Amino acid sequence: MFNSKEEFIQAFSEKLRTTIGKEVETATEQDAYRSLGALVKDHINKNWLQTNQQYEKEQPKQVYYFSMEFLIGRLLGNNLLNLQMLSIVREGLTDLGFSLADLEEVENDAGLGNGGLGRLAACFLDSLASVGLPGHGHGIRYRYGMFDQKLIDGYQVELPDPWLSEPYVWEVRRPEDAVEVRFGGYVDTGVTPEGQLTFEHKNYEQVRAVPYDVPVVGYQNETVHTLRLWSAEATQDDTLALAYKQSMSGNYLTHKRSLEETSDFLYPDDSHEEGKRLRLKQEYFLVSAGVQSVLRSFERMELPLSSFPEKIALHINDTHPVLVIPELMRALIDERGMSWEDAWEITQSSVSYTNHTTLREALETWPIGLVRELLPRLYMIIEEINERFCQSLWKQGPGDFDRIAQLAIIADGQVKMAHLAIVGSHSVNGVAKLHTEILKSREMKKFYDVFPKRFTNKTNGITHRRWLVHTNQPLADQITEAIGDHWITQPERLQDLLAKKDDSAFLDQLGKVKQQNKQQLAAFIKDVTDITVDTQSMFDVHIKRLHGYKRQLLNALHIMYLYHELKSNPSFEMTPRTFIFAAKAAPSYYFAKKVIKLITTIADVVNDDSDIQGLMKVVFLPNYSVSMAEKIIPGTDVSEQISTASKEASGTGNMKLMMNGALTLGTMDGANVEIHDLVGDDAIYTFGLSSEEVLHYAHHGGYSARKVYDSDARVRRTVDQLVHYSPFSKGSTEFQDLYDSLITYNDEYFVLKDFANYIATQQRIGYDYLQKRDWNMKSLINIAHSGKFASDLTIQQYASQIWNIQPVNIVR
Ligand code: 26W
Repeated sequence: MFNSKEEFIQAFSEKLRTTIGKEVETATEQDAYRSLGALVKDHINKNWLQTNQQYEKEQPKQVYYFSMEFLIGRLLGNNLLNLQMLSIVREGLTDLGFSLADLEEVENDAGLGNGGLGRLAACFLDSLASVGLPGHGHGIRYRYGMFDQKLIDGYQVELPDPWLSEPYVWEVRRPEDAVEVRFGGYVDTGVTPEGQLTFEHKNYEQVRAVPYDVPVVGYQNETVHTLRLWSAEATQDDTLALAYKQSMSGNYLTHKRSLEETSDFLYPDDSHEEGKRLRLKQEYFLVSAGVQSVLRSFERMELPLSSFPEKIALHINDTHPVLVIPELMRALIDERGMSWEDAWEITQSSVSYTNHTTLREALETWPIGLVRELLPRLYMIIEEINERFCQSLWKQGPGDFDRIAQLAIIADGQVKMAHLAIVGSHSVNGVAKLHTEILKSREMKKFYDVFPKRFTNKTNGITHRRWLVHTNQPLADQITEAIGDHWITQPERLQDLLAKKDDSAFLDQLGKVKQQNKQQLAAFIKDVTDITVDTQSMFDVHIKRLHGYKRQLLNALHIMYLYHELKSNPSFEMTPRTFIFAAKAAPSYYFAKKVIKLITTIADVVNDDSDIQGLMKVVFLPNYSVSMAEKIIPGTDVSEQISTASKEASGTGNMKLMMNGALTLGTMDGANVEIHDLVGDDAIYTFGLSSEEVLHYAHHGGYSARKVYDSDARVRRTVDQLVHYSPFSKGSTEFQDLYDSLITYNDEYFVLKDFANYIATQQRIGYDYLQKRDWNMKSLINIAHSGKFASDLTIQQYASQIWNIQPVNIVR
């Protein structure tokens, strides 16, 4: 489109005139961002059309990735990178008096996800497009994404995230592809003269699902896929009908709102399954709209329905979209007259499922009454699936009532979504080796015994284009200078860096790049919090959702311990440290919010204390997001991955930090285990209970936090500071509940059990940090092995082992 800076400047100026009606001289950053977005979009559209046309013509098998969350973050920078426009645009804008970095900041972060699961979906879309594997996303266009976090007096306060308040430049509304989604009512069962059963859904309420398509741009390969985000709307007719039905009981606007609220907001909780009616409504809204849309594109191919699984794979990201299974059954049986057996065959061979958590409280179950009331026909289908499944279990083991009760999809008045997902799909995968082993040997053992071939592992991955090439250009440049740029399209090639392991000049340069990134991070911290941090100190970073099992409390207690030592023990030596936290707590998660208050309190005390200036700072950065992660990760020295072993399914922040040269301080949990396997004992700092030990305690008891407290003076001194008079408690009961969680309720997450080990490992890492050459070498080893975690590789495994899809080369 433009081959030189001059061409870009001309096109951009023209775009400003035609879209905004301004000249460069008078344009604001907002104007410039919008015009640039529109310009880039023009370019994308050509490839988008081409990709769609080629797929229509060649009819390759395609995957549709269903997810309630897509945490895509900002797109401008990444789209420019993938379109190979970055440098021309950057230079052209500079000539016009704009900075690309500033324009990137104008874009609202699309926070359509909670954390790991949503970000994984976004990385996967990027990789599918970049390796040319035909695949698209289906999600919800929440009017409000993840809440904005403010700190008031050190407490988290949630505000709505109005990310759509400015027009979103990347989306295209496609009303012509809108579909209807039906809720409530009842089912009329009948029989045709030929003796076939019929099911007619009556007296339902309907919502119009309107798709907004966001292009997903592949890396320099002309491929553009679609992230289809559904928005709930009421038509004039629906509104009228409702207003009439509920006869004058309220005004029509209220009815309209109640239909549209379906896609209003993202549930900001990824730890506890909420069981809310509106959440179930959202899940069905996504599923029904998505399945109808997929069936439409399939039917345009004019093939027999039986070939559906040869052309289409439907993937469900955790159980949230599991209603894809009964919904596809409904569409095939009720609307296309297919037999149960044929429909089941098609459904099962098309659907695959990823599990992202073994935490019991996060597993979805819905009360029977709710499902039956909201989705009467789907409930009938789920009952039938359950009935047939239980019968098959009976045949395998007649009389084994216990086993059948434990495996049933419907039991104890609840519909168990994970059971439905396993039974109704052909593939179940965990997200790291350890996680998959735990699924097979414990959480899903009984299912594994029934369907051993169905279970596989697909360790998570991250897109190195966003998380290294784009966000850490100085490091990317250094790598390219050393080993050429093949690693950008073949991330495993990062391993070539190992040849530089003993190259002093290279290691030195690596240290300089890190230092430069730390300076940038320090400036960001200053800007946001007004705290000045020492860039020579070790940057110790803990960024992720706030959860008991992620153990931000362990980190906080350790800081309290260090502070106490620094104040009271003149011979205590410590490498200067800056502790950086960022984390959102679910609004209803009381414990997590207390931990935030504790961290902000510690920060206030420590940062204000002139005695320890130059030794320690504590920073809590409010409103963690994808774009904030992009600023923190390049400047990190130490990556805190300290979950209670067995609880973190995989983690992906661990991979991003490693890729940017941070050393992991972590438990043998999730993908940390695989990082350890790759880099070896010397380039990672592991500590704490193993997952077997934790699971053993969980099942057989035998852990007493009180005993640890009684026997270890450091534990006692530190924990007591929560409730006794201390600089942190100041005599208040503010942290009494945290104390109780540890001592009275026996420390569910083994914080105290791992405390001594954590202190020792922190000490070791502090010492090692001072051995600069060795440290840089370890950093290099981490970067070199991080290519293993590129999502391009992960997605190729999904493609060949689960979806059976092949790459397509888009030619323009
Ligand atoms: C129903 C409420 C709810 C919502 C979301 C429960 C649980 C979730 C997710 C499954 C939580 C999640 O994001 N899990 C994370 O998934 C990442 C990607 O696989 C993993 O890297 C993390 O370890 C896992 O915690």
